[in-house]
Amino acid sequence: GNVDISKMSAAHEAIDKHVKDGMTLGIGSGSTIVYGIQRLAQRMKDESLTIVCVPTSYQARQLIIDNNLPLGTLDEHPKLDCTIDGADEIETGTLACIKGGGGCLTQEKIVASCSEKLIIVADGAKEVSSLGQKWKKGIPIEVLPMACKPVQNKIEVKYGGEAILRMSADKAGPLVTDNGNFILDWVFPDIKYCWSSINNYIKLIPGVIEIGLFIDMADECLVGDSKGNVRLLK
Ligand code: DER
Repeated sequence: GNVDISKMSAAHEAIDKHVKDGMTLGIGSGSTIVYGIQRLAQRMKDESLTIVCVPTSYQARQLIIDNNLPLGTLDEHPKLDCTIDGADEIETGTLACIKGGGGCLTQEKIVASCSEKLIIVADGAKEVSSLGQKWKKGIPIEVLPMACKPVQNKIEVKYGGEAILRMSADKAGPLVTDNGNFILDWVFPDIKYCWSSINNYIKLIPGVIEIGLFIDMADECLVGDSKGNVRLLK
């Protein structure tokens, strides 16, 4: 469908533009990055590239293995050249992102924080002029299960809205992340926020592991459309 063309074109452009021989890469999670992995596998074969791929989830790890790409870890490569990842929403101008729709925000943020560059790939539906315009499922917050309720209360008292425990689609009970934690999706009231202060405040609540707000992290974003054109947001 159209969305596939836009995701594929953005992902292919990111791989063609940013991946050079000898690089260590962070590989994001979600559906858009799948096209990136496929392109990377093709390029590795065609150009006999020497690269290493560090995953951000079990999903990414499986994609790397299934595509016969060299699998690495942060133990071996604590500094990466470039991470390519998707997002749920990207704010034009600031390139602030909401991430974690796929539940992989914690390892994604860690790997991105170890990378020289973070390239976001997305279809046009993700682009907004201010965060929250299109993504209505809330900001994902990974929490230690035993702290879930107090974290929920503290966020709602401080900022309002509703911090909803994410339930699993295919298992009875809450979704459990790759790290063994729960996710709260904070559906926030429609007011103008200072996202960096929100990020900093919530991060300091005991029991919070990570927040799906990537502020001042993306270096550029490639946005595909249904005709296969790719726009650069910087
Ligand atoms: O969970 C995540 O952060 C993913 O990167 C997600 O935000 C993007 O997934 P998509 O490419 O399937 O939209």
